[in-house]
Amino acid sequence: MDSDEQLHWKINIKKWGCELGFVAIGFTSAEPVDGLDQLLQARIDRGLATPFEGKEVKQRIDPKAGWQDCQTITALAYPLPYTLPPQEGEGVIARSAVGEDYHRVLRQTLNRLVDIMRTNGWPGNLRWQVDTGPLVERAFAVRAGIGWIGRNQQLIIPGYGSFVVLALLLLDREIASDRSISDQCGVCQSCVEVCPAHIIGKEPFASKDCVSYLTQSKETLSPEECKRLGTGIFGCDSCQDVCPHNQKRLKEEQTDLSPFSHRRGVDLLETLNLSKREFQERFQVTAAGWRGKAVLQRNAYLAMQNVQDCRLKPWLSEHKKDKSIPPIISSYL
Ligand code: B12
Repeated sequence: MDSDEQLHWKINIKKWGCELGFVAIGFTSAEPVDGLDQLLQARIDRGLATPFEGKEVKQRIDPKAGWQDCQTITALAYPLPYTLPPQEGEGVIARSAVGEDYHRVLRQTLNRLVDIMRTNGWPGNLRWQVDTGPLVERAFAVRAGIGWIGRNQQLIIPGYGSFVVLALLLLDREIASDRSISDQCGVCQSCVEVCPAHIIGKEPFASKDCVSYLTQSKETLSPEECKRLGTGIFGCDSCQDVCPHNQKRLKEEQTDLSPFSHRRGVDLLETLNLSKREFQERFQVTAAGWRGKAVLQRNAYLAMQNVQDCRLKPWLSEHKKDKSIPPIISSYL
């Protein structure tokens, strides 16, 4: 494509994407992210990589390793819906895991974007990934200039903040890259101070100590890790809640009176007692469903211990009596 055509597509993809609800869209070449291979390999070698990440370093940093024809990466950020805050004593679900699963929402939205592009004569092929694909999404998003990597590791979009999920749209045509933007965290230490795992601001980032990871891990947690979970049932937003760049959005969320807002709070006993059917209805449609029911029940059990919920003792005696304690919980008795 000549430069006029490239500009035409760049302007229009951004326009269509905005109309579909994306809050930031940028372009970068399909060149590998230089230097990221060493970081990823070191994470693997030192046991810091989570089981949720691919181990093939080349596939993670080089778009052409997965699709030889790839020329351009489009990075797109989609806002998380407004939510209602948890009440005292409730378990907490992170914003990315309430409401309809963002993987599904983005799949539909990206399919619509692709349809619009094709209807308007997009001359090439395209592929996309949301979260579960091999490429390190934040690294391409930052190179595509849609935000900077905050001290809390999040991609922060200027004027919007970090409560977004990311998608990459891969194109087999060249579109000129956007410019990266500079870090705007300055000397702020808010996320460093609030992180329950005390891992922010230290290198390398100890992903497996992050509360978000612990809520999703099926490994047996140490007594200290159990306490660290607090009332977390799935994910953790601590480092984003205090970020100055999220305060405008958080204020809007607080005053949002939409009857369709999803609650982040869950009743702990109800979650501990989840039946298969309740799990399917309440959680499987959200991004908190992918690790299954047992891990949510374990987290609810630990949260009840942490807040000394008086309903736990009778629950224990009843379930001990009829030997119906879920296996994932027995190691914490
Ligand atoms: C595994 C994973 C996790 C793990 C590990 C997280 C981690 N920090 O590595 C766990 C389970 C802990 C996790 C938690 C969360 N995650 Co997560 N996670 C992923 C996943 C699948 C891979 C991440 C990965 O590769 N990590 C390895 C490190 C090296 O990469 P990274 O942190 O993503 O990116 C770093 C590098 O790119 C580096 N970098 C950027 N450019 C360059 C250039 C060079 C040369 C170098 C050396 C480095 C470098 O900067 C980044 C920060 O250090 C991505 C989706 C994807 N496919 O990318 C989502 C993703 C990163 N997660 C996301 C979200 C929303 C979360 C949570 C907020 C969910 C929650 N509320 O609990 C938390 C936040 C925790 C945190 N502070 O990071 C979003 C991020 C949105 C955003 N605004 O940044 C993603 C992109 C999913 C999505 N599609 O939206 N996650």
